[in-house]
Parts: sequence; C-alpha cells; structure tokens
Amino acid sequence: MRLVFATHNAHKLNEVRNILCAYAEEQGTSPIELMGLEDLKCYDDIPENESTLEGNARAKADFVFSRFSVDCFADDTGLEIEALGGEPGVYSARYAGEGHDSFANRKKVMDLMQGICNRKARFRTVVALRLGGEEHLFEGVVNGIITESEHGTGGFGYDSIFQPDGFDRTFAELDIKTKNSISHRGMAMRKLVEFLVNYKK
Ligand code: ITT
Repeated sequence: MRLVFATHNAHKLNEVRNILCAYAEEQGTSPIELMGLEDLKCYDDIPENESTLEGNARAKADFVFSRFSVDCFADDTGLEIEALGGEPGVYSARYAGEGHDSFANRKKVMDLMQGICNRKARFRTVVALRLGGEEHLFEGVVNGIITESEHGTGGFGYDSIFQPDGFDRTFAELDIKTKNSISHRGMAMRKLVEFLVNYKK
C-alpha cells in the first residue's frame, strides 16, 4: 500500500518511516510505502490556523487530498506543559514567533519554566487519515517532565528538554528506535497501521 504523509518536516517523515518498518518487521509483513510532499512536488506552506491539534491535522490532510486526490495523512503535535496551562500546545511550532525556530521555542519554554517546581508535561499527536471520502483520527500521548536544562543532540524540536516517564534521559538522548517505541507519534501511528490492516477486511 502507498500513502502520502502530508508533512514538510523531514524529522517526522524519517520517524514515521522507522515506525512503519519496525511494525512491519514485528508482524512479518511488508511496510506501507510512504511518500513525502516533496515526492508530490508540493512545496506549499500548508495553513495551520485551527485552534486544536485535531483541526490542524484535518486541515493539512484535507489540503493534500483536495489538491492531489491521494490517500494521505497528516500529524499535528503539541507539547502540553501543565504549569503553563497546556501551552505551547497547538502553538508549539511558533511559540516564540513565526518561523519554526526550534531553538527559540525551547528557550522560551525554559525561560517560562525557570523556578517552577511542577515540571509535568506531555506530547500529544493527532493523526488525520484521508482515505477516499473517509476521514479517521488517531491520537498518541506520552507523559514526562520538562528538564531543568537541555540534554542530548538527537531528535528535533523540543526533544532535548523532554524526559519521558520511566527514563532518566531526554528524547534527544534516546536512539530513534527507543523514542518511537514509547512516543506520542509512535502510538498514534501504530493505531493508524492497525486500522489499515483491518480496513474492510
Ligand atoms: P508539519 O506541519 O509540516 O508536519 P511541523 O514541524 O510544523 O511540520 P507540527 O506543527 O506538528 O509540525 O509541530 C509542532 C512543533 O512541535 C514543531 O516545532 C516541532 O518541532 C515540535 N515537535 C513535533 N513533534 C515533535 C517531537 O516528536 N519531538 C519534539 N518536538 C516535536
């Protein structure tokens, strides 16, 4: 099966390819063939103006489906910090202003969290799948804490300041396989694949 992942984020694409390969290996099947937006020659900046992760994930998938008429899915992800009332949440990509600057976004979080004892946070991903005329949503959540300082050089985005529960290292210090096995995106994507496997069986 072929599916388009409606993202411009190369890190996400790489993670999802890894998740799909690991799943197929586990099941002894062949992985879903994943295409990125570049494969479609789609370079548009897809609008993300909704007020929820669900809304943005649906908007991105709808944009690609209506433009290219292909089965596709999109992911919208937010880091939700308890002491900041759930921020940055749906604004995670542009928390420090427009422009997807992860360094500035992390700095803003670290500044706001200075001296705050409650470090609880979670990553939440919503995946919207457009399959023919149908739309389906899948969610994945991982709980953890915001560290006192940055650790690790792997991963992307907020990975170097997020330590998942049960680990003493940040996502940026874990190898990609370990991150994917416990992450918000890994959980949502496994739900999507299981749905596809059982789809109209
Ligand atoms: P697309 O919309 O093109 O998919 P994006 O980077 O804009 O790519 P999101 O809006 O979903 O993706 O991401 C929101 C922000 O959260 C963005 O700044 C990412 O760097 C960050 N982010 C997303 N997933 C993450 C993860 O697994 N680990 C750390 N940070 C992540």
